[in-house]
This record gives sequence, structure tokens and C-alpha cells, in this order.
Amino acid sequence: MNFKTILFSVLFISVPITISTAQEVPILKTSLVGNNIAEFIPKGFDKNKTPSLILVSEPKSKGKLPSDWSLIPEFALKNEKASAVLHLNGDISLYGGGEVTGPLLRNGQSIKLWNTDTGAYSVEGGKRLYQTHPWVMGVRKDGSAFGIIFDSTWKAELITNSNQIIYNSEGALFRVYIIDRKSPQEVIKGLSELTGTIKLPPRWALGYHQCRFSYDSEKRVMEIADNFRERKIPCDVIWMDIDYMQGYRVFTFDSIRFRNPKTLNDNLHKKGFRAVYMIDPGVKVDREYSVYNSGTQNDVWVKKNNGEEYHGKVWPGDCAFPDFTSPKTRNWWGGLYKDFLNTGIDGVWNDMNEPAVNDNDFPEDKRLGTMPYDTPHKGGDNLPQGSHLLYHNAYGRLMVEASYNGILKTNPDKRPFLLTRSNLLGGQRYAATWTGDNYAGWDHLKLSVPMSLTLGLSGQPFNGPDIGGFLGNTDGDLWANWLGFGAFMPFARGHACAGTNDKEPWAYGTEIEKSSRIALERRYRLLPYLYTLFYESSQTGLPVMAPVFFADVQDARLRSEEQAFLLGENLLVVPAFAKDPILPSGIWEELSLVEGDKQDKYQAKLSIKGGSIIPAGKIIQNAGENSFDPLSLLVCLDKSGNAKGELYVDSGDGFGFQKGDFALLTFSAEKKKDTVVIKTAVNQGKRNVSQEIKAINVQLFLDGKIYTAAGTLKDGITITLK
Ligand code: NBV
Repeated sequence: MNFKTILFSVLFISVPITISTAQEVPILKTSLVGNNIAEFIPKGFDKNKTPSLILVSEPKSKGKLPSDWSLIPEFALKNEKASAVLHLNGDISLYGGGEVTGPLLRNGQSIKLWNTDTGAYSVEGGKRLYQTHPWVMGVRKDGSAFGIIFDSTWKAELITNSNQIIYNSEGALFRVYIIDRKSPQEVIKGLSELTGTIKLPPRWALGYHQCRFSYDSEKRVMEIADNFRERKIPCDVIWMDIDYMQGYRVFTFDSIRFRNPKTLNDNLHKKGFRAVYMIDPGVKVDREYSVYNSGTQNDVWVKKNNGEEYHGKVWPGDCAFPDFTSPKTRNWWGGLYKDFLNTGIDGVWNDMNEPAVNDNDFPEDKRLGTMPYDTPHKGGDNLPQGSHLLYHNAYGRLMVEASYNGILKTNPDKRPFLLTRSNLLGGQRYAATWTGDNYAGWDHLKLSVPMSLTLGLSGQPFNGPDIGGFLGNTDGDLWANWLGFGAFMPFARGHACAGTNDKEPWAYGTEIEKSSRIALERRYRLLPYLYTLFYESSQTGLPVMAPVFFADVQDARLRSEEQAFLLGENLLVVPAFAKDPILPSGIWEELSLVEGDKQDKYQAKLSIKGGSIIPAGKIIQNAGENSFDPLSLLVCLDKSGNAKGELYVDSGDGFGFQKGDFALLTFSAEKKKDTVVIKTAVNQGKRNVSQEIKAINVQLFLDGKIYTAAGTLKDGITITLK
């Protein structure tokens, strides 16, 4: 600590004022821990004060930092609070920070890293949300880029000014990792080398999800499901929000309204739906309740400094909270999923895991909305004992680790699908996410694009907003506009808060229902492409939904475009609301995927990139139906008359793909005089797809015209351009 005490004389009174200045902390060790990834360890860093919950594993030194390495953090301590600064030179576009409101381009922005239940994004002007991503990416003028991880979970703020990046924490010294590579895409790959990637989701999770707080009886759930099928609106998942529980007790079912969860789930399955149920961390303090009693017996609860159980109010009233820092607690929590999932539940939704605590009965200046900062957490294995100030930002992340492992243990042959509201950088390894409680307004509709893009640029590709807006009533116009592009976001779910109007695709009359059907049919046609993108993302960490500047990282015009976005590299999505979006140059041909889509004012405009082949399927009602009957190849040639694309195929669930039961097909097109020849090859994998993919239809988009041809995988296809 470095205190300067100044005696301040005001009139005749001497007032001692203590001013503390930050003390610089030298760097103890630097090394390369990957391809152009540097590690910086400040002197005095102690893993027992700042453990890493972000990195996938402990980095190993791979040699010395090159002498011309330019980005070096400066560490400091002030009143035992550690910070780091990076000085930037030149014109750099900044991105990242995870779940943020405000613009995609983060120059001149700041956020607070303290996971908070922030309905309508209203806390601190939307600068503090549900998740923590101490991560910034910078893209230089020439398209080369760097990324910085501040490897800490302590309460913090992150300031991204054009000339310096500042990370001020309220805790001990931490390590910094800097990736410096030739493009933002390579930097994101570096991020995933350090923090991991998403796991390949089950194919059904890429379909449309319908949610409400809450469909509150088995009967209502089936009515919703039946409506989708009768109206022929594609949908894969119906969600059960908290009202399915018995008095909000997690892992229970209401004895009247959800009396037969097994039958309900079976009935949903018969109609091609999956069922996702909510689980919160707060466990009702109730001595008649088996989960509470079992937690007490296993000594899993967070306890106060005086050794008493910490209790906080959530939905069920007074709750105890599992101390997820302890491996024993995580294991216990994971075990609770067994009987629960055995009712046929397909996926889990972890909510309120900031953790959010309702302390509204406290005077305003005493409210924290979570546990007191000094509440201790046990730790265990490689996590030290530590305060809530250290572990708060990791609470959701540790909860989803426990949930993920429990779900996988129960159903080892299925890919877990888990959605979480709170998380931490690197937590994409366990769960997908959504952007919390937005509201039904045009500003939040527009904001949902940069929010999702920024999560994708922060290692979390599997994300999306509550389509239609959660809080407040939604009108048909807003709904259809939102779904018109939301249908192309990685996680596509409609949701609605209790007390708001019905927000299903048919709730706004026949015109909007028709537009909703078109939007979702378009998504379902693109499932083969989308699934391929998720597969690639699970390998590389690259975002599924990417900013337009990814199309040309040297084109300075594109750096702040946040209305239009890319799906993968080959599809450009321009939402109907977009006014004068800045689009990448080069060949882009407009696509039609469903009859009438181009004429419908709510649909996003979709364009295929020159040089690419997008695999598409037929319109199906759920992801379990055969998409490839026939497979469509959408082809757009580059300037030299070539195009290529990929399709990943596997069984859609389970882990057979890890043993080779998949096929990665590659397609190529080549123009020779008046013909275009399309060839396919199996590039990787042992799956025989000849039974799945029998016929192929090709649509070639060339100079505003469409040419079609049909063929088979084996024979290849030739299109005559006359
Ligand atoms: O469980 C109810 C809601 C849920 O619908 C929403 O998606 C979460 O973000 N939950 C928050 C609790 C509070 C809602 C006001």
C-alpha cells in the first residue's frame, strides 16, 4: 500500500486527508503460451487469491516473448485493488466485453463486471448485466488484431478508450493473456485455445424455441404444441418456466398443474417437440423438502462468516444457496438431475444464477441484489477459499459446470442442452445463453443485433435475445420485424413475461402468422448450413453470427456496422428495420428460400456471397425430420467462376461423431464456358450419407438470374447457362 497523508488546512482547522496513489507493479514473468499468445504475470500474483475460472487449463510456457512484442500491460495496486492498463497506438477498432448494451464498436465505452439481474437493462444505464467477460479485441487498420484476457473474476470495471484499455478490479493481482495475430478471426481462435469452445449441441437445439413465463399447466403446454403443428409453423422446443414447480421448489413438479411430467414429455416427444425446464440455484428453506434436507446433510450451503446458513429471498421465499465453489457441492447438485431428467426432460435452463437475491425490503442504500460481499465460499480442489467479491462473477459459471456434468452423467449418450442467464468468459464450454430480460421496444429489437454479435466476439457463439421482447406488451409489427431477423440468430427463442400479452407466432392475427411462418421456414431450410456452422464453431470458436466487418477486415467502412450481420461467412442478413446498412463489397446475390419471402416486408434480406455454396434443406416442422430429401445447394460464383462450400452431417445427437460417425462433405463449382460443374466429396468422417442424401437440387445465382439443375451426390451436377 502506498498512502500519502496530506495535512490540509482549511481556515484554522487541520483536516488529515488520506490520498492513496496507485503503485506500479513490475511484471515478474512473461512467456509465450501458444501461437502468438503471451502470458504476463505480475510480481506478487498469487493463484490462491485470484484463481483462474476462465482458462480451460493451466497454460504451459512455450518459449520466450519475441523482442518486438508490442502489447504489454502495466499492472498497478491501489489500496490492495489490482488494475492493468494497455496503451494503444494508432487507429484501432475495439470490440468485446461479452454481454453489453450499446454499440458493437466499443471505443469510448465502459462496463461494470458484476453479474446483476438487470431487467430492461436498466441498472447503471445498462452498463452492468448478467455476465462477466473481461475480454477486449482490437482490430488495427490493416486488419491484424489482438485480444486481451484479464484473468480475474473479482468485481471490476472495464474501460475501452481508443488510446488505452483499463481494467480496474476490486481484488488481488491477476494474469493477463494477449493474443496478437493477423486477423480478428485468428484472434477469436486464440481465445478458444485459451478458454475452450462450445460443445456441439444436439441438432434440435438449433430449431425454434417457444417459451413463456409461464405455460402453467400440462394442458396449456400441449395447446401451444398443437397450435404449432396444426398451423404448420416449425418449432422444436417448448419451455417450462418456474410455474411448473411445486411452490417454486427446484426439482419438483406442481402436483396439480404438472402432475404427470413424464406423460407430458412423452406427448411432446410424440409430436416432435423437446421439453426444456427451468432450474434456479436458490433452494427453498423448508424442512419438509428433500432437496433442502439433502443439501443440509451434505453440507453444501453457502454459510455466513459466523457459520450460519446464508439465506436470501427468491421466488420460493427464503432460500439457501449451494456453494458451487466446492467440488463436493457441484457433484451433489449434478446428482439432483437424475430423477428429474428421467421424466423425459430434454434440456435445462439455469436462471437467476448471478445469483439474484431479492433484498427490496432493505433500505435502498443497503440493497445488493445478491449475497453480501464478504460472504465466504469454501473452494476445494484448485479453488481457494474466498469471498463473494471474488466468486460472485463465477457463481453462474460454476453452477452450469455442475449442471452440465450432472446432465451428462444422467444421459451419457445425449448431448446436454443447457441455457444460462449468468456466466463468465469461457463458460461457453458448459452452456448457451440469452441476453436476459429485454423489453418489447424498437430500441431493444435493434440492440439485440450488436448484443448477440458482441457475445459471439467474446467466445459465446450460442446466444440470442428473447425474440419479441420479454417485458411489456408486443404488437404484431414489432414481433414480425424481430422474428424476421431473429430467425437467423444462433439461439432463436420467443419469450414473454408474466402479465404480458400472448406472444406466439399466431397471437397477432393471420397476416403476422403468415410472416412468422415464412421466417421460421427460412430458418429450417437453412438448418444444414446452421448445423455445419455450429460444428465449425465447436472446433474453432468462431462465431456463428458474425459482424459484417468479418467479410473484409481491411474495409474501414464496415467496422461499426451493427444492423446487418453475417451467418457464417457466406450469408448476409439485412434485417427489415435496417436503414442504409453498410454492406461488404464484392458479389452478393439475393436469395429466396421460401415462396413469398422476398415480397414480405418483415423478412430480412438474405444474400449469398460470391464464391460460396450454401447447403440447405427442405422445409421441415422440426429438426428431427429428414432435411435432405432433397438437399439443396445454393451456389454463387466468384469473379473467376468458382465456388465452394461444406456440409456437416451426423446423427444429430449423441457422441457417435467423436468416433467418426459423421461426414464433412465439400462442394465445389467451376464455370467452364457455358456450363457450371458441381462436384461433391467426403472430406472427413466415416458416415455413409448415400442413404440420407439421395437427391440434390442446385440453384445457381448468377447476375440476378437463377439457374437450376438436379442430380445425385455421386454423379455430380452440370448446369447449362442458356
Ligand atoms: O422465471 C421467470 C423469469 C424468466 O422468465 C426470465 O427469462 C428470467 O430472465 N425469471 C427471469 C425471473 C424473473 C422475471 C421477472
